[in-house]
Amino acid sequence: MSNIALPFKRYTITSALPYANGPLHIGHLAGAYIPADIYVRFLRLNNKDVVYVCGSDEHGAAITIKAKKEGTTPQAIIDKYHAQIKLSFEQFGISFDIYHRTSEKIHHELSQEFFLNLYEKGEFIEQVTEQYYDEEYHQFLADRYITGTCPNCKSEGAYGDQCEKCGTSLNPTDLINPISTLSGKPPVLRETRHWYLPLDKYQPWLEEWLLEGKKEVLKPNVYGQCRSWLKSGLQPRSMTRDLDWGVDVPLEEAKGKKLYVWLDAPIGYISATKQWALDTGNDWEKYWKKQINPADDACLIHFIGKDNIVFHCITFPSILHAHGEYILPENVPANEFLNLEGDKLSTSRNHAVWLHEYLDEFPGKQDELRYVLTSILPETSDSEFTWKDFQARVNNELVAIFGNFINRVLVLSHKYFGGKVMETSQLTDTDRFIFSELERYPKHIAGSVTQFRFREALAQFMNVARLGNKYLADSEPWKLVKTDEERVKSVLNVSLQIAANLAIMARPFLPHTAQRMFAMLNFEAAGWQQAGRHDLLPAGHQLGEAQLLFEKITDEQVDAQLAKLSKAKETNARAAKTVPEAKPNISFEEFVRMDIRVGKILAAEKVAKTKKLLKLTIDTGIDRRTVVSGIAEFFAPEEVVGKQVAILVNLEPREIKGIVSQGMILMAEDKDGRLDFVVPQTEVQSGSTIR
Ligand code: B3M
Ligand code: ZN
Repeated sequence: MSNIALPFKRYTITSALPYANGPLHIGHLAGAYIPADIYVRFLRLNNKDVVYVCGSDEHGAAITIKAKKEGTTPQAIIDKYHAQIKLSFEQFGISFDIYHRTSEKIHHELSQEFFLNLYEKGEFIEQVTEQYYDEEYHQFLADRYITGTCPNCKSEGAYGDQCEKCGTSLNPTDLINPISTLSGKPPVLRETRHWYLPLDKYQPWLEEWLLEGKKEVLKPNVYGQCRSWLKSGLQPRSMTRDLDWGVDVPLEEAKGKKLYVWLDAPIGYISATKQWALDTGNDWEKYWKKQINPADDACLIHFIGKDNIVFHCITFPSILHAHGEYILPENVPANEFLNLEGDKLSTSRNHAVWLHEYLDEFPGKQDELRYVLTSILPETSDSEFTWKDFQARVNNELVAIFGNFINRVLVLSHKYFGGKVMETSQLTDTDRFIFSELERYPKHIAGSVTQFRFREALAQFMNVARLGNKYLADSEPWKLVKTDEERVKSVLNVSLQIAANLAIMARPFLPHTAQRMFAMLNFEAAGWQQAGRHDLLPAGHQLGEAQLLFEKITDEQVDAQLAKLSKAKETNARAAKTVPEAKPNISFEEFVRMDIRVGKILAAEKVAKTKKLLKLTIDTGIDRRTVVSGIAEFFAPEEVVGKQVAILVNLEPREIKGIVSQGMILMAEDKDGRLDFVVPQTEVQSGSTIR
């Protein structure tokens, strides 16, 4: 299948360098990492020469602000989060050739080399200008140190270098009503010298290279952003900062100044490749430098989120172009944003599904998350992750269709034919239709992947699983075997060819599952060129053991995750000294289904090996029952005996730490998280109804 649209000799693939100031969450994965990993795995399966680089972005205000907030040093912050991010990527299975970091010497040196190359060509505009200064903190304010109203879209909360709402790149002096994020006060203006990249001078070239040259290449959401910035006219952008953290500006007269993080960070892709080449004995220049024969130039593709478009389509290409020896990005397939349970993902509000927590709470379920996120990638517009949808897609698609088909084929092959692939005889029209479909799908999936339409590609993959599941169900081999064993041999042979194709085609999307399938089929992991064939498993081939590929996600698992998110909301509300916002409305009918009574605590004891739990014996007026309640941090057992309580008596019993808890004590939780009982003002009979 050599007609797949992969015309370049070599590919250099990058994913945005995550700031080493916090953990990864599902929004990062859906933006810049899962799409790139699918693409890279697909290239490798087609024997392409590809290098996939990434690393931690360890400079910039995001790091120093976090360090100030945590009362520690920027170095401590980057060491902590670089290690955590690197481990999370490895455990999740993002297949970088190197995950580097921009605090490394090799990166500082290359960034300074780039700066001097442009400086010595006279590219920079050197200017003493008035910049905002915080007199309380004795610091110039740039990037995230200053915030205000965006002059472009008028939204609040724009930073000194960019408005995250409309993506526009800014100078601090562009902001309306600027405020220092250090002191919270309006800043003053003070003179300082900086070196500006003349983006206005590069505008004609960018219009030709980008708007003309990439009109049919860039995704509409990316092209549209670039066109609007070029239409409003580019301004010179300062490439140096008055900061004490970052890459030193390599000029005598710039002592104490650092390179702007968005000058050095994209150069991090190149320094990571240099390091990879040193580690592996490769030649990094083949992947980044213009070759003598342009046909040998590598294809450079940047996978990012939409807030990084301006830096990957305007600033970094201008720097590469001004330098002159480097290739330019072929494409920048930026994704939009992923939202979570109806709200924006937010590190600061802890409204996120953190990757390291997911890996901990759902061990061995990397591919379930890959599958669901790939199914909802924000490829052309923002999209939404909900835990209910996660559960539905895993249970109704991965378990019920894909996993069910593979398990049945293997179990029946072992049950009827000792796990051997049998000879086919008298193929039917349906069998031949299946084989023609198998030939068709790899091309379609390849077409979607090479056009960065990964949701569509995965949906087509799942169509092959549906095809197999339906073929097997319609053939009913478990009935047929009583009357026509020969036919069952053919049905299982055809089904096993489908399974072998699914194993190959799963490799870009669900790599852990593909590996397990190759073991179960006892089938050498084959490349994409093998996909589409219907003789992958010859008659007589001995299969491996059948295992379940996926397990259902339970309601308890979903509830636990939703409880975590609402706990974070409550904590935020407390931290902001406000009360959490009201939950969505319920109907009167839903309310009256709850049966809440007055009860009395007859006995109480701590639950062993827990800090928060008391085991209570309650007289509900209806009966005596055990309830486990999370109040041990606020009340000693002897304190609560004899107290009246409000108890929800018709809550489904739940087992908590081995104790069956029959109901829930209603407690008031204030903004500091303190709990207290909700009881009538006077002693009332146990069993009295609360309504
Ligand atoms: N560190 C990530 C962000 O803006 C930023 C990407 C750098 S890619 C060179 O969220
Ligand atoms: Zn804006």
